[in-house]
Amino acid sequence: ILLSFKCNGYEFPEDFKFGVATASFQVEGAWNISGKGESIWDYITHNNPNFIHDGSNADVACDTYHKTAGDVQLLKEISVDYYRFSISWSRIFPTGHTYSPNADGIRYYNELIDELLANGITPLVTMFHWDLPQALHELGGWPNPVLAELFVDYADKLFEYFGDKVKNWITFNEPYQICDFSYSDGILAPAYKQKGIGGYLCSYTVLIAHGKTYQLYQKRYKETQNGRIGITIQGPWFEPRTDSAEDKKAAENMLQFMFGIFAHPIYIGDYPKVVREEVNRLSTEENRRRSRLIAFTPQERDLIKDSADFLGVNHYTTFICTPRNAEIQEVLPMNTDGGASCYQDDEWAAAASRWFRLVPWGFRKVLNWVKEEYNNPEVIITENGYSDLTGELRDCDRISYYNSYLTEVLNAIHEDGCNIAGYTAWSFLDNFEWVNGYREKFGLYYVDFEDDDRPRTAKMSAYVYKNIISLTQDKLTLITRPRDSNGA
Ligand code: GBH
Repeated sequence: ILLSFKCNGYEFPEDFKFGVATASFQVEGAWNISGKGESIWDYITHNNPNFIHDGSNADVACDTYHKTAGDVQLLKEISVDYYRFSISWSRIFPTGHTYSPNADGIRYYNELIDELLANGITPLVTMFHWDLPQALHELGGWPNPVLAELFVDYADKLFEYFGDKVKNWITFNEPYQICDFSYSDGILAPAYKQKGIGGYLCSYTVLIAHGKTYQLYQKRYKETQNGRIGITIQGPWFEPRTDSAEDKKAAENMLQFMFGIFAHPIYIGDYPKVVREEVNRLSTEENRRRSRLIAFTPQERDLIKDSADFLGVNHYTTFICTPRNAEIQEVLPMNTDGGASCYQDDEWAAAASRWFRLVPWGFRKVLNWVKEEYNNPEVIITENGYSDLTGELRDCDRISYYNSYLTEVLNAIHEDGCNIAGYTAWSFLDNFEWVNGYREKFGLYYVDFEDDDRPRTAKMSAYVYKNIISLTQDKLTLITRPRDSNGA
């Protein structure tokens, strides 16, 4: 079973980096300890527990806040190059404003970063993974463009505090989820349902914040700190239902409305044409005085263009698209301005999450789409992983997920020439899976949430992953020679 990874004759390039990923709110706990401020996820889990399917919260979660040294030993045990984690804005700045830092928050992240570096693990740090300080939410949250300024203040402080040691930054995790899911569809905190409005207001702010952060780094820090800045976008694959022009257009529009809306301004210089044209046209049709999409000024386009040293891509699953059709039961709410309806094939094997079916070939397709669309940018796959309900240690389904999906990454690299530099598995630990609470488990390590100590136990997938990494690093410890599937 240690050899279940089958690489089709291909290997990962020698300098390919592997890691595991988490996000502050999902793992840290210590929600109000030593001066930490409340985030929108603290607020919603405490004040609207029905929003979470199992009524749980992340007050303790995996308690990584108290387990730095032990957790880093686990990371070391599986030989990762990277640990991708996020910083909780309200742990460092309780109200979100940067004039009054919380010393304990700075201490905590310094200790984590130092411990990683001491163990030869490179921090890959996300500045924002959804846990907005509640006080900034009360000022309107991301639909308020002022948030861009406040985010840049925050990023500036992160560079100042940690930039001598952190060389790989991700500004935002999944702007589509931050924006549309939170302000248009209401399935993530703060759970607003301003369909067609909230998401675009937020997208505008987030892109400005990203661009300004990148420019600030170039101007003030690049020379001395010499790090790299990227952004992570969720990239499901959207497959046309048939070969017809209509179905192809529907699928392409979904890609543009969910992925292109963020990547196009960064790599090409504005929202994708179809996004601008369709939202503007629909807005006129709806008798609005202005478009629901907030246009960029030429200066803003310049600010955002070329503002990523690498592109983070999160990928889990694939959808099938066709022109908008009321009879199609959608698995997740999606942007409707692109005129598509998307669903999944019942025949595809399912993971535990309701939106999640296994379609390994979709991974290769979306990686190729990114390559074609943006001139083969450097990509780091910042999330990919599998959910189950059991948390079983003999997690064969998770192992075969990684097997089949990593095989497609190898195909994308070797057959298609995609520029993929790294991969961080989601997730290091079973954790608080947002609205699904602790029900859906993505971890390579099982966490016992009934036990106050939150003990961790390696699942079989952790060992398999270690072997995949070891094979690439050429410092194989457990096995000496890859075998074929017949055991030869
Ligand atoms: C990523 O988002 C996140 O970055 C990560 O934090 C998360 O744990 C991981 O994926 C797994 O979900 O209404 O039940 O369908 C991926 C996007 C986030 C998909 C929230 C759908 C909505 C919950 N996902 N989710 S539900």
